[in-house]
Amino acid sequence: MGTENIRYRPLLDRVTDARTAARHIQHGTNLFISGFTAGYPKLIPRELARRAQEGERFKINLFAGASTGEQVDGILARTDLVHWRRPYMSDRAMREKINRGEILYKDDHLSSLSAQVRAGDWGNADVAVVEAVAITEKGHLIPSMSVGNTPTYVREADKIIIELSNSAPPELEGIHDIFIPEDPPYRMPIPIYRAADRIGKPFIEMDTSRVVAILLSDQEDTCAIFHDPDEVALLIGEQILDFVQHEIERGRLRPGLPWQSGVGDVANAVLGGFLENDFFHNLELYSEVLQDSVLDLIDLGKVRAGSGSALTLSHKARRRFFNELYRYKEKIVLRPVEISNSPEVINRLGVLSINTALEIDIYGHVNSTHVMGSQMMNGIGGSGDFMRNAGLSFMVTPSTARNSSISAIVPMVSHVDHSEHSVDIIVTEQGLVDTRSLTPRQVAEAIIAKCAHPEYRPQLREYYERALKKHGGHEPHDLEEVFFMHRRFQTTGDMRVPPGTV
Ligand code: 0RQ
Repeated sequence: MGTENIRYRPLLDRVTDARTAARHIQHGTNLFISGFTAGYPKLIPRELARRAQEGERFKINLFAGASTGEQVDGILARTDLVHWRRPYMSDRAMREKINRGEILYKDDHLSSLSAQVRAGDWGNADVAVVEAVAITEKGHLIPSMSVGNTPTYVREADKIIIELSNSAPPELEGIHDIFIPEDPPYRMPIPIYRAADRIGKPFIEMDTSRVVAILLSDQEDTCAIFHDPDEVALLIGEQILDFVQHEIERGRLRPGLPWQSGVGDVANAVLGGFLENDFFHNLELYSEVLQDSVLDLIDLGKVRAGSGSALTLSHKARRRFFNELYRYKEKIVLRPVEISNSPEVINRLGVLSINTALEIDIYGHVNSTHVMGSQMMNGIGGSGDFMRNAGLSFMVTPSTARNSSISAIVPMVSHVDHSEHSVDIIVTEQGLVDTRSLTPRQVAEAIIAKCAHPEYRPQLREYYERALKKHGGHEPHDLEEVFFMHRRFQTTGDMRVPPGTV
Protein backbone atom coordinates (compact mmCIF):
# COMPACT_ATOMS: atom_id res chain seq x y z
CA MET A 1 0.00 0.00 0.00
CA GLY A 2 1.30 3.45 -0.93
CA THR A 3 1.13 6.82 0.74
CA GLU A 4 -0.92 8.54 -1.96
CA ASN A 5 -3.87 8.96 0.41
CA ILE A 6 -1.77 11.11 2.72
CA ARG A 7 -2.47 14.20 0.68
CA TYR A 8 -1.03 16.48 3.36
CA ARG A 9 2.58 15.77 2.48
CA PRO A 10 4.24 17.13 5.69
CA LEU A 11 2.74 14.14 7.48
CA LEU A 12 4.62 11.67 5.31
CA ASP A 13 7.47 11.53 7.79
CA ARG A 14 5.10 10.17 10.47
CA VAL A 15 4.61 6.94 8.55
CA THR A 16 6.04 4.20 10.70
CA ASP A 17 5.48 0.62 11.88
CA ALA A 18 3.07 -0.63 14.55
CA ARG A 19 5.83 -1.51 17.00
CA THR A 20 7.19 2.04 17.01
CA ALA A 21 3.74 3.65 17.07
CA ALA A 22 2.48 1.50 19.93
CA ARG A 23 5.29 2.71 22.21
CA HIS A 24 3.12 5.74 22.83
CA ILE A 25 0.78 3.40 24.69
CA GLN A 26 2.00 2.34 28.10
CA HIS A 27 0.58 1.12 31.41
CA GLY A 28 -2.35 3.37 32.41
CA THR A 29 -2.79 5.03 29.00
CA ASN A 30 -6.30 6.26 28.28
CA LEU A 31 -6.75 4.97 24.75
CA PHE A 32 -9.57 6.44 22.65
CA ILE A 33 -10.21 4.46 19.50
CA SER A 34 -12.42 4.87 16.46
CA GLY A 35 -14.97 2.17 15.83
CA PHE A 36 -18.69 1.71 16.00
CA THR A 37 -19.34 -1.88 14.94
CA ALA A 38 -17.04 -1.03 12.00
CA GLY A 39 -14.11 1.26 11.31
CA TYR A 40 -11.94 0.32 14.29
CA PRO A 41 -8.11 0.16 14.24
CA LYS A 42 -6.55 -3.28 13.97
CA LEU A 43 -2.76 -2.95 13.85
CA ILE A 44 -2.26 -1.23 17.20
CA PRO A 45 -4.45 -3.69 19.16
CA ARG A 46 -2.58 -6.57 17.53
CA GLU A 47 0.76 -5.03 18.50
CA LEU A 48 -0.41 -4.45 22.09
CA ALA A 49 -1.51 -8.06 22.28
CA ARG A 50 1.89 -9.17 20.95
CA ARG A 51 3.64 -7.18 23.68
CA ALA A 52 1.43 -8.78 26.32
CA GLN A 53 2.04 -12.25 24.91
CA GLU A 54 5.77 -11.61 25.14
CA GLY A 55 5.40 -10.97 28.84
CA GLU A 56 5.07 -7.20 29.17
CA ARG A 57 2.69 -6.40 32.04
CA PHE A 58 0.51 -3.38 31.40
CA LYS A 59 -3.14 -2.33 31.29
CA ILE A 60 -4.94 0.34 29.32
CA ASN A 61 -8.28 2.08 29.61
CA LEU A 62 -10.09 1.47 26.34
CA PHE A 63 -12.75 3.85 25.03
CA ALA A 64 -14.46 3.31 21.67
CA GLY A 65 -17.64 4.53 19.93
CA ALA A 66 -19.54 1.27 20.53
CA SER A 67 -18.76 -2.39 19.84
CA THR A 68 -15.65 -3.28 17.87
CA GLY A 69 -14.64 -6.68 16.58
CA GLU A 70 -12.60 -9.62 17.66
CA GLN A 71 -9.53 -7.71 16.41
CA VAL A 72 -9.94 -5.20 19.24
CA ASP A 73 -12.20 -6.25 22.11
CA GLY A 74 -11.52 -9.95 21.62
CA ILE A 75 -7.73 -9.93 21.58
CA LEU A 76 -7.31 -7.16 24.15
CA ALA A 77 -9.66 -8.91 26.57
CA ARG A 78 -8.00 -12.28 26.11
CA THR A 79 -4.51 -10.86 26.67
CA ASP A 80 -5.71 -9.15 29.87
CA LEU A 81 -4.82 -5.69 28.67
CA VAL A 82 -8.02 -3.86 29.51
CA HIS A 83 -8.58 -2.17 32.84
CA TRP A 84 -11.59 -0.03 31.86
CA ARG A 85 -13.84 -0.38 28.81
CA ARG A 86 -16.53 2.09 27.75
CA PRO A 87 -19.13 2.13 26.16
CA TYR A 88 -21.16 -0.69 24.44
CA MET A 89 -19.35 -3.94 23.60
CA SER A 90 -20.58 -7.26 22.31
CA ASP A 91 -17.53 -9.50 22.47
CA ARG A 92 -17.86 -12.81 24.28
CA ALA A 93 -14.37 -12.84 25.87
CA MET A 94 -14.77 -9.28 27.07
CA ARG A 95 -18.28 -9.97 28.38
CA GLU A 96 -16.97 -12.85 30.48
CA LYS A 97 -14.26 -10.70 32.06
CA ILE A 98 -16.68 -7.87 32.70
CA ASN A 99 -19.00 -10.28 34.49
CA ARG A 100 -16.13 -11.63 36.58
CA GLY A 101 -15.25 -8.05 37.55
CA GLU A 102 -11.86 -8.31 35.83
CA ILE A 103 -12.65 -5.54 33.34
CA LEU A 104 -14.36 -2.43 34.64
CA TYR A 105 -17.30 -1.48 32.45
CA LYS A 106 -19.89 1.28 32.60
CA ASP A 107 -22.89 1.10 30.33
CA ASP A 108 -23.70 4.56 28.96
CA HIS A 109 -26.24 6.05 26.58
CA LEU A 110 -24.17 6.45 23.43
CA SER A 111 -25.39 9.96 22.63
CA SER A 112 -23.88 11.47 25.75
CA LEU A 113 -20.32 10.21 25.57
CA SER A 114 -18.58 12.74 23.37
CA ALA A 115 -19.72 15.63 25.56
CA GLN A 116 -18.52 13.75 28.66
CA VAL A 117 -15.11 13.26 27.08
CA ARG A 118 -14.91 16.95 26.13
CA ALA A 119 -15.81 17.81 29.73
CA GLY A 120 -12.91 15.66 30.92
CA ASP A 121 -15.20 13.22 32.76
CA TRP A 122 -13.29 10.24 31.42
CA GLY A 123 -9.85 11.52 32.39
CA ASN A 124 -7.19 12.83 30.07
CA ALA A 125 -7.44 11.71 26.45
CA ASP A 126 -3.87 10.45 26.17
CA VAL A 127 -3.85 8.75 22.80
CA ALA A 128 -6.40 8.45 19.99
CA VAL A 129 -6.00 5.60 17.52
CA VAL A 130 -8.26 6.03 14.53
CA GLU A 131 -8.87 4.29 11.26
CA ALA A 132 -9.08 6.56 8.22
CA VAL A 133 -9.13 6.20 4.45
CA ALA A 134 -7.38 9.49 3.63
CA ILE A 135 -5.77 12.62 5.04
CA THR A 136 -6.79 15.68 3.02
CA GLU A 137 -4.52 18.39 1.55
CA LYS A 138 -5.21 20.49 4.64
CA GLY A 139 -4.41 17.67 7.04
CA HIS A 140 -7.93 16.65 7.95
CA LEU A 141 -9.12 13.11 8.41
CA ILE A 142 -11.54 11.08 6.28
CA PRO A 143 -12.83 8.28 8.54
CA SER A 144 -13.73 4.85 7.22
CA MET A 145 -17.02 2.98 7.77
CA SER A 146 -18.04 4.64 11.02
CA VAL A 147 -17.83 7.98 12.79
CA GLY A 148 -18.88 7.25 16.40
CA ASN A 149 -17.00 9.48 18.85
CA THR A 150 -13.94 9.87 16.61
CA PRO A 151 -14.28 13.65 15.95
CA THR A 152 -14.17 14.36 19.69
CA TYR A 153 -11.41 11.84 20.35
CA VAL A 154 -9.27 13.43 17.63
CA ARG A 155 -9.98 16.89 18.97
CA GLU A 156 -9.19 16.01 22.58
CA ALA A 157 -6.28 13.56 22.39
CA ASP A 158 -2.71 14.60 23.21
CA LYS A 159 -1.39 12.18 20.60
CA ILE A 160 -3.02 10.82 17.48
CA ILE A 161 -2.12 7.57 15.73
CA ILE A 162 -3.75 7.00 12.35
CA GLU A 163 -4.27 3.61 10.74
CA LEU A 164 -4.66 4.53 7.10
CA SER A 165 -6.63 1.67 5.64
CA ASN A 166 -6.93 0.51 2.06
CA SER A 167 -9.66 -1.97 2.99
CA ALA A 168 -12.16 0.78 2.19
CA PRO A 169 -11.73 3.15 -0.75
CA PRO A 170 -10.77 6.85 -0.37
CA GLU A 171 -13.89 7.62 -2.41
CA LEU A 172 -15.78 7.27 0.87
CA GLU A 173 -14.88 10.95 1.17
CA GLY A 174 -18.13 12.89 1.07
CA ILE A 175 -20.27 10.31 2.87
CA HIS A 176 -19.49 11.68 6.35
CA ASP A 177 -21.06 14.74 7.90
CA ILE A 178 -19.00 15.90 10.86
CA PHE A 179 -20.56 18.32 13.28
CA ILE A 180 -19.51 18.79 16.91
CA PRO A 181 -22.13 20.73 18.85
CA GLU A 182 -21.19 23.39 21.38
CA ASP A 183 -21.35 22.20 24.97
CA PRO A 184 -23.97 23.46 27.44
CA PRO A 185 -24.78 26.18 28.36
CA TYR A 186 -23.82 27.48 24.90
CA ARG A 187 -25.35 24.71 22.80
CA MET A 188 -27.38 25.92 19.83
CA PRO A 189 -30.08 23.76 18.23
CA ILE A 190 -28.69 20.98 16.05
CA PRO A 191 -30.15 22.10 12.70
CA ILE A 192 -31.35 18.77 11.31
CA TYR A 193 -34.93 18.89 10.04
CA ARG A 194 -34.88 15.92 7.66
CA ALA A 195 -32.92 12.69 8.02
CA ALA A 196 -30.57 13.50 5.14
CA ASP A 197 -29.69 17.08 6.13
CA ARG A 198 -25.98 17.78 6.09
CA ILE A 199 -24.90 20.29 8.69
CA GLY A 200 -21.15 19.83 9.04
CA LYS A 201 -18.00 19.11 7.08
CA PRO A 202 -17.08 15.98 5.15
CA PHE A 203 -13.90 15.50 7.22
CA ILE A 204 -12.70 15.48 10.84
CA GLU A 205 -10.64 18.56 11.64
CA MET A 206 -7.30 17.59 13.06
CA ASP A 207 -4.31 19.38 14.57
CA THR A 208 -1.55 17.70 12.55
CA SER A 209 1.10 18.57 15.13
CA ARG A 210 -0.40 15.95 17.44
CA VAL A 211 -0.13 13.14 14.89
CA VAL A 212 2.66 10.96 16.25
CA ALA A 213 2.36 8.02 13.86
CA ILE A 214 0.68 6.87 10.68
CA LEU A 215 0.39 3.16 9.90
CA LEU A 216 -0.49 1.79 6.49
CA SER A 217 -3.07 -0.94 6.97
CA ASP A 218 -4.68 -3.52 4.73
CA GLN A 219 -6.70 -5.10 7.55
CA GLU A 220 -10.44 -5.40 7.08
CA ASP A 221 -13.13 -5.21 9.76
CA THR A 222 -14.58 -8.55 10.79
CA CYS A 223 -17.68 -8.22 8.69
CA ALA A 224 -21.15 -8.74 10.06
CA ILE A 225 -22.82 -12.08 9.48
CA PHE A 226 -26.55 -11.86 8.92
CA HIS A 227 -28.75 -14.90 8.79
CA ASP A 228 -31.83 -15.17 6.67
CA PRO A 229 -34.60 -13.98 8.97
CA ASP A 230 -36.36 -16.83 10.75
CA GLU A 231 -40.10 -17.12 11.13
CA VAL A 232 -40.07 -15.31 14.47
CA ALA A 233 -38.20 -12.31 13.09
CA LEU A 234 -40.45 -12.19 10.03
CA LEU A 235 -43.60 -12.30 12.17
CA ILE A 236 -42.33 -9.49 14.38
CA GLY A 237 -41.43 -7.40 11.33
CA GLU A 238 -44.76 -8.00 9.60
CA GLN A 239 -46.77 -6.93 12.63
CA ILE A 240 -44.84 -3.69 12.98
CA LEU A 241 -45.33 -2.76 9.35
CA ASP A 242 -49.04 -3.69 9.48
CA PHE A 243 -49.49 -1.65 12.62
CA VAL A 244 -47.80 1.46 11.24
CA GLN A 245 -49.68 1.18 7.95
CA HIS A 246 -52.94 0.89 9.85
CA GLU A 247 -52.12 3.92 12.00
CA ILE A 248 -51.26 6.00 8.93
CA GLU A 249 -54.42 4.92 7.11
CA ARG A 250 -56.52 5.88 10.14
CA GLY A 251 -54.84 9.28 10.22
CA ARG A 252 -53.28 8.63 13.62
CA LEU A 253 -49.70 8.72 12.39
CA ARG A 254 -48.18 11.02 9.81
CA PRO A 255 -46.69 9.33 6.78
CA GLY A 256 -42.99 9.89 6.10
CA LEU A 257 -41.63 9.61 9.64
CA PRO A 258 -38.07 8.23 9.64
CA TRP A 259 -37.24 4.78 11.04
CA GLN A 260 -34.60 3.52 13.41
CA SER A 261 -33.92 -0.15 13.81
CA GLY A 262 -31.37 -1.69 16.20
CA VAL A 263 -28.69 -4.17 15.23
CA GLY A 264 -29.11 -7.88 14.50
CA ASP A 265 -31.29 -10.23 12.55
CA VAL A 266 -34.67 -8.96 13.79
CA ALA A 267 -33.71 -5.42 12.82
CA ASN A 268 -32.64 -6.63 9.40
CA ALA A 269 -35.90 -8.57 9.04
CA VAL A 270 -38.02 -5.53 9.86
CA LEU A 271 -36.27 -3.44 7.24
CA GLY A 272 -36.32 -6.41 4.87
CA GLY A 273 -40.10 -6.40 5.25
CA PHE A 274 -40.22 -3.11 3.36
CA LEU A 275 -38.87 -4.87 0.27
CA GLU A 276 -42.11 -6.70 -0.32
CA ASN A 277 -44.40 -4.02 0.92
CA ASP A 278 -46.03 -1.62 -1.54
CA PHE A 279 -47.43 0.76 1.04
CA PHE A 280 -44.10 2.20 2.19
CA HIS A 281 -41.89 4.13 -0.20
CA ASN A 282 -39.56 7.12 -0.07
CA LEU A 283 -38.38 5.84 3.28
CA GLU A 284 -36.08 7.79 5.52
CA LEU A 285 -33.88 6.11 8.11
CA TYR A 286 -32.54 8.02 11.07
CA SER A 287 -30.70 5.24 12.81
CA GLU A 288 -27.38 4.53 14.43
CA VAL A 289 -26.21 1.49 12.49
CA LEU A 290 -27.13 0.87 8.86
CA GLN A 291 -27.04 -2.78 7.81
CA ASP A 292 -27.26 -4.79 4.56
CA SER A 293 -31.00 -4.32 4.21
CA VAL A 294 -30.47 -0.59 3.64
CA LEU A 295 -28.55 -1.30 0.44
CA ASP A 296 -31.35 -3.59 -0.79
CA LEU A 297 -33.89 -0.87 -0.12
CA ILE A 298 -31.79 1.75 -1.91
CA ASP A 299 -31.43 -0.58 -4.91
CA LEU A 300 -35.20 -0.90 -5.09
CA GLY A 301 -35.60 2.86 -4.96
CA LYS A 302 -37.43 2.63 -1.64
CA VAL A 303 -35.10 4.77 0.44
CA ARG A 304 -34.80 8.50 0.08
CA ALA A 305 -32.16 8.87 2.79
CA GLY A 306 -30.31 6.79 5.34
CA SER A 307 -28.55 8.48 8.24
CA GLY A 308 -26.43 6.60 10.78
CA SER A 309 -23.13 6.56 12.60
CA ALA A 310 -21.85 3.37 10.97
CA LEU A 311 -22.32 1.02 8.08
CA THR A 312 -22.15 -2.58 9.26
CA LEU A 313 -22.18 -4.76 6.19
CA SER A 314 -21.63 -8.42 5.42
CA HIS A 315 -18.72 -9.27 3.09
CA LYS A 316 -21.00 -9.51 0.10
CA ALA A 317 -22.80 -6.25 0.77
CA ARG A 318 -19.51 -4.48 1.42
CA ARG A 319 -18.22 -5.40 -2.03
CA ARG A 320 -21.46 -4.26 -3.61
CA PHE A 321 -21.33 -1.01 -1.67
CA PHE A 322 -17.77 -0.21 -2.74
CA ASN A 323 -18.46 -1.11 -6.38
CA GLU A 324 -21.27 1.39 -6.61
CA LEU A 325 -20.23 3.82 -3.96
CA TYR A 326 -21.10 6.87 -6.08
CA ARG A 327 -24.75 5.76 -6.09
CA TYR A 328 -25.07 4.84 -2.41
CA LYS A 329 -23.23 7.98 -1.33
CA GLU A 330 -26.07 10.12 -2.59
CA LYS A 331 -28.41 8.49 -0.09
CA ILE A 332 -26.28 7.71 2.95
CA VAL A 333 -24.90 10.09 5.59
CA LEU A 334 -22.56 8.95 8.38
CA ARG A 335 -22.55 11.19 11.44
CA PRO A 336 -20.97 11.38 14.89
CA VAL A 337 -23.01 9.29 17.32
CA GLU A 338 -23.93 12.36 19.36
CA ILE A 339 -25.79 13.52 16.24
CA SER A 340 -27.13 10.20 14.90
CA ASN A 341 -28.47 9.49 18.41
CA SER A 342 -29.21 13.04 19.48
CA PRO A 343 -32.32 13.06 21.70
CA GLU A 344 -33.12 16.53 20.36
CA VAL A 345 -33.06 15.43 16.71
CA ILE A 346 -34.77 12.07 17.29
CA ASN A 347 -37.56 13.88 19.05
CA ARG A 348 -37.86 16.59 16.40
CA LEU A 349 -38.02 14.08 13.55
CA GLY A 350 -40.53 11.83 15.36
CA VAL A 351 -38.49 8.71 14.65
CA LEU A 352 -40.24 5.32 14.62
CA SER A 353 -37.87 3.36 16.75
CA ILE A 354 -37.46 -0.42 17.05
CA ASN A 355 -35.15 -2.04 19.60
CA THR A 356 -34.69 -5.49 21.06
CA ALA A 357 -35.16 -6.74 24.62
CA LEU A 358 -33.89 -9.74 26.54
CA GLU A 359 -37.06 -9.70 28.62
CA ILE A 360 -40.14 -7.53 29.01
CA ASP A 361 -42.43 -7.56 31.99
CA ILE A 362 -46.19 -7.57 32.08
CA TYR A 363 -46.24 -3.81 32.68
CA GLY A 364 -43.89 -3.01 29.79
CA HIS A 365 -40.61 -2.43 31.61
CA VAL A 366 -37.69 -3.71 29.59
CA ASN A 367 -34.41 -5.43 30.31
CA SER A 368 -32.09 -5.32 27.30
CA THR A 369 -28.79 -5.85 29.03
CA HIS A 370 -28.57 -8.08 32.11
CA VAL A 371 -29.39 -11.79 32.00
CA MET A 372 -31.15 -12.64 35.27
CA GLY A 373 -30.46 -9.11 36.42
CA SER A 374 -26.77 -9.78 36.91
CA GLN A 375 -24.88 -10.93 33.84
CA MET A 376 -24.08 -8.18 31.34
CA MET A 377 -24.92 -9.19 27.78
CA ASN A 378 -23.78 -6.23 25.63
CA GLY A 379 -25.03 -2.89 26.87
CA ILE A 380 -27.79 -0.39 26.35
CA GLY A 381 -26.08 1.04 23.27
CA GLY A 382 -28.21 3.61 21.56
CA SER A 383 -31.51 1.97 22.42
CA GLY A 384 -32.20 4.38 25.31
CA ASP A 385 -31.46 7.42 23.16
CA PHE A 386 -34.13 6.29 20.73
CA MET A 387 -36.73 4.69 22.99
CA ARG A 388 -37.10 7.69 25.25
CA ASN A 389 -37.23 10.27 22.46
CA ALA A 390 -38.90 8.47 19.56
CA GLY A 391 -42.17 9.56 18.00
CA LEU A 392 -43.27 5.97 18.52
CA SER A 393 -41.15 3.36 20.27
CA PHE A 394 -41.37 -0.37 19.61
CA MET A 395 -39.74 -2.97 21.85
CA VAL A 396 -39.44 -6.40 20.31
CA THR A 397 -38.36 -9.84 21.46
CA PRO A 398 -39.07 -13.46 20.60
CA SER A 399 -41.56 -14.62 23.25
CA THR A 400 -39.13 -17.28 24.47
CA ALA A 401 -35.37 -17.71 24.61
CA ARG A 402 -32.98 -20.65 24.78
CA ASN A 403 -35.07 -23.20 22.90
CA SER A 404 -38.28 -22.12 24.59
CA SER A 405 -36.93 -22.90 28.06
CA ILE A 406 -37.22 -19.27 29.15
CA SER A 407 -40.15 -16.92 28.81
CA ALA A 408 -39.10 -13.48 27.60
CA ILE A 409 -42.30 -12.11 29.12
CA VAL A 410 -41.85 -12.08 32.90
CA PRO A 411 -43.75 -10.77 35.94
CA MET A 412 -41.09 -8.19 36.76
CA VAL A 413 -37.90 -7.57 34.82
CA SER A 414 -34.76 -8.40 36.72
CA HIS A 415 -33.06 -5.21 35.49
CA VAL A 416 -34.61 -2.06 34.00
CA ASP A 417 -33.15 -0.36 30.93
CA HIS A 418 -36.34 1.15 29.54
CA SER A 419 -39.28 1.85 31.77
CA GLU A 420 -42.94 1.55 30.82
CA HIS A 421 -42.88 5.31 30.23
CA SER A 422 -40.49 5.00 27.29
CA VAL A 423 -42.04 1.98 25.61
CA ASP A 424 -45.12 2.45 23.43
CA ILE A 425 -45.57 -0.81 21.56
CA ILE A 426 -44.51 -4.31 22.57
CA VAL A 427 -44.14 -6.98 19.92
CA THR A 428 -43.31 -10.68 20.00
CA GLU A 429 -44.02 -13.23 17.28
CA GLN A 430 -47.23 -13.98 19.24
CA GLY A 431 -48.73 -10.54 19.00
CA LEU A 432 -48.50 -6.78 19.44
CA VAL A 433 -49.74 -4.55 22.26
CA ASP A 434 -50.07 -0.80 21.92
CA THR A 435 -49.74 0.35 25.53
CA ARG A 436 -50.36 4.03 24.91
CA SER A 437 -53.94 4.23 26.00
CA LEU A 438 -53.97 1.40 28.51
CA THR A 439 -53.66 1.45 32.29
CA PRO A 440 -50.94 -0.76 33.81
CA ARG A 441 -53.53 -3.41 34.68
CA GLN A 442 -54.83 -3.38 31.11
CA VAL A 443 -51.27 -3.56 29.81
CA ALA A 444 -50.59 -6.63 31.95
CA GLU A 445 -53.69 -8.40 30.72
CA ALA A 446 -52.95 -7.56 27.09
CA ILE A 447 -49.28 -8.54 27.22
CA ILE A 448 -50.08 -11.88 28.85
CA ALA A 449 -52.85 -12.59 26.37
CA LYS A 450 -51.12 -11.41 23.22
CA CYS A 451 -47.33 -11.33 23.60
CA ALA A 452 -46.47 -14.17 25.98
CA HIS A 453 -45.93 -17.63 24.57
CA PRO A 454 -49.07 -19.76 25.14
CA GLU A 455 -47.10 -22.19 27.26
CA TYR A 456 -46.25 -19.49 29.80
CA ARG A 457 -49.57 -17.63 29.80
CA PRO A 458 -51.22 -19.60 32.62
CA GLN A 459 -48.31 -18.99 34.99
CA LEU A 460 -48.21 -15.29 34.17
CA ARG A 461 -51.96 -14.95 34.56
CA GLU A 462 -51.83 -16.81 37.86
CA TYR A 463 -49.12 -14.44 39.09
CA TYR A 464 -50.99 -11.34 37.99
CA GLU A 465 -54.28 -12.44 39.49
CA ARG A 466 -52.68 -13.39 42.78
CA ALA A 467 -50.85 -10.04 42.96
CA LEU A 468 -54.08 -8.24 42.17
CA LYS A 469 -55.99 -10.10 44.84
CA LYS A 470 -53.31 -9.93 47.51
CA HIS A 471 -52.04 -6.41 47.07
CA GLY A 472 -54.21 -4.61 44.50
CA GLY A 473 -52.84 -1.21 43.60
CA HIS A 474 -52.09 0.59 40.37
CA GLU A 475 -49.44 -1.89 39.23
CA PRO A 476 -50.04 -5.03 41.30
CA HIS A 477 -47.00 -7.08 42.25
CA ASP A 478 -46.41 -9.86 44.66
CA LEU A 479 -42.75 -9.33 45.40
CA GLU A 480 -42.21 -12.59 47.28
CA GLU A 481 -43.41 -14.38 44.17
CA VAL A 482 -41.38 -12.46 41.60
CA PHE A 483 -38.05 -14.15 42.15
CA PHE A 484 -39.65 -17.51 42.46
CA MET A 485 -41.37 -16.94 39.12
CA HIS A 486 -38.10 -15.95 37.46
CA ARG A 487 -36.65 -19.23 38.59
CA ARG A 488 -39.62 -21.23 37.52
CA PHE A 489 -39.56 -19.69 34.02
CA GLN A 490 -36.18 -21.20 33.40
CA THR A 491 -36.53 -24.89 33.22
CA THR A 492 -33.16 -25.48 31.57
CA GLY A 493 -30.13 -23.51 30.47
CA ASP A 494 -26.98 -22.25 32.10
CA MET A 495 -28.47 -18.94 33.18
CA ARG A 496 -30.61 -20.74 35.75
CA VAL A 497 -30.38 -19.44 39.28
CA PRO A 498 -29.15 -22.23 41.51
CA PRO A 499 -31.82 -23.27 44.02
CA GLY A 500 -31.61 -21.45 47.30
CA THR A 501 -29.88 -18.30 46.02
CA VAL A 502 -32.92 -16.04 46.21
O1 0RQ B 1 -27.53 -16.09 23.83
O2 0RQ B 1 -25.60 -15.74 22.34
O3 0RQ B 1 -25.52 -17.45 24.16
O4 0RQ B 1 -27.00 -17.79 22.16
O5 0RQ B 1 -29.15 -13.59 24.52
O6 0RQ B 1 -30.01 -13.22 21.88
O7 0RQ B 1 -31.86 -13.93 20.40
O8 0RQ B 1 -29.46 -13.95 19.54
O9 0RQ B 1 -30.77 -11.81 19.96
O10 0RQ B 1 -28.57 -11.02 18.94
O11 0RQ B 1 -30.78 -9.80 18.67
O12 0RQ B 1 -29.58 -9.84 20.87
C1 0RQ B 1 -31.10 -7.75 23.50
C2 0RQ B 1 -28.89 -8.90 23.49
C3 0RQ B 1 -30.58 -9.35 21.70
C4 0RQ B 1 -29.39 -7.15 21.72
C5 0RQ B 1 -30.00 -8.28 22.62
C6 0RQ B 1 -29.80 -14.78 25.01
C7 0RQ B 1 -29.89 -15.65 23.78
C8 0RQ B 1 -28.53 -15.39 23.12
C9 0RQ B 1 -28.69 -13.00 22.22
P1 0RQ B 1 -26.33 -16.83 23.07
P2 0RQ B 1 -30.52 -13.32 20.37
P3 0RQ B 1 -29.88 -10.60 19.50
C10 0RQ B 1 -28.12 -0.56 18.72
C11 0RQ B 1 -29.22 -1.00 19.57
C12 0RQ B 1 -29.33 -3.80 23.56
C13 0RQ B 1 -28.66 -2.69 22.79
C14 0RQ B 1 -29.44 -2.20 21.65
C15 0RQ B 1 -28.84 -6.00 22.53
C16 0RQ B 1 -28.32 -13.91 23.40
O13 0RQ B 1 -30.36 -6.68 20.84
O14 0RQ B 1 -27.71 -6.03 22.99
O15 0RQ B 1 -30.62 -2.38 21.51
N1 0RQ B 1 -29.67 -4.95 22.72
N2 0RQ B 1 -28.71 -1.55 20.79
O16 0RQ B 1 -30.08 -16.98 24.12
C17 0RQ B 1 -31.57 -15.28 29.01
C18 0RQ B 1 -33.45 -14.18 28.17
C19 0RQ B 1 -32.79 -14.08 26.91
C20 0RQ B 1 -31.50 -14.62 26.80
C21 0RQ B 1 -32.08 -13.75 24.88
N3 0RQ B 1 -34.67 -13.70 28.35
N4 0RQ B 1 -32.79 -14.77 29.18
N5 0RQ B 1 -30.89 -15.21 27.83
N6 0RQ B 1 -31.10 -14.40 25.53
N7 0RQ B 1 -33.13 -13.56 25.70
C22 0RQ B 1 -26.74 -1.21 18.92
C23 0RQ B 1 -25.62 -0.24 19.16
O17 0RQ B 1 -25.70 0.55 20.00
C24 0RQ B 1 -24.38 -0.30 18.30
